[in-house]
Amino acid sequence: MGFFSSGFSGRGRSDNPDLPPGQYLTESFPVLSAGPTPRIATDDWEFTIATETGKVHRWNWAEFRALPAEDVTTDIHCVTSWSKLGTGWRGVSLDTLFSGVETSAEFTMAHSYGGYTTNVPLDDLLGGKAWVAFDFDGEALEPEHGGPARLLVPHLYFWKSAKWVRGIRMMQSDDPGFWEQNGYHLRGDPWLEQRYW
Ligand SMILES: Nc1nc2c(c(=O)[nH]1)N[C@H]1C(S)=C(S)[C@@H](COP(=O)(O)O)O[C@H]1N2
Ligand SMILES: [Mo]
Repeated sequence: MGFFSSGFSGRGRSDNPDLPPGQYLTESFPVLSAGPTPRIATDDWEFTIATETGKVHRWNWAEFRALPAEDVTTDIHCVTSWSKLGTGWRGVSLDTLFSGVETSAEFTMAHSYGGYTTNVPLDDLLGGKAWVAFDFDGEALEPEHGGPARLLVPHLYFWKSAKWVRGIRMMQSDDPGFWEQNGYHLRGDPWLEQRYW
């Protein structure tokens, strides 16, 4: 027992196995927005998936909220080095949203109300890895954090989780979004420290 307790108490935060390299833990929930917070009434909200053929799949708020939703508990990692462990969300899986979508394109651009964009490979959105989230911590997602709904792609740095998301457009090539054009990595895996390029 002495072995385990001394080993445990000797662990610094950087040895936390849930913390990717170069990250520190925070208990707060910082707000990071590149511009003002857009206010979108759910009556005016819609979400679209546009394929490379020009077909557009469309959900209004009622249609979106009628889709099966999941509770998700996950860690989030911002490229500015904060990580928050065990955050609780509710959202619709991208697998659900893409179930009726026919595409042979491998890349996507997420678009937000307010103009933010971020590119995400389709593989990173499918397979139970990404959601359009509308609740945080059991409450409706606050506007500052992306409400009414935001993309949640927690296995990539948090800039990929587009707040106020309004659609996804399929792309044949991996074109950079807003932060990616400004030097952020095209993919952004925190475990590989893909911060900048
Ligand atoms: N639309 C939009 N989405 C965005 C951003 C933004 O500026 N606009 N910032 C990104 C960045 S850099 C981070 S770290 C997270 C921050 O989310 P939070 O403000 O809920 O912590 O949102 C990401 N999604
Ligand atoms: Mo960020």
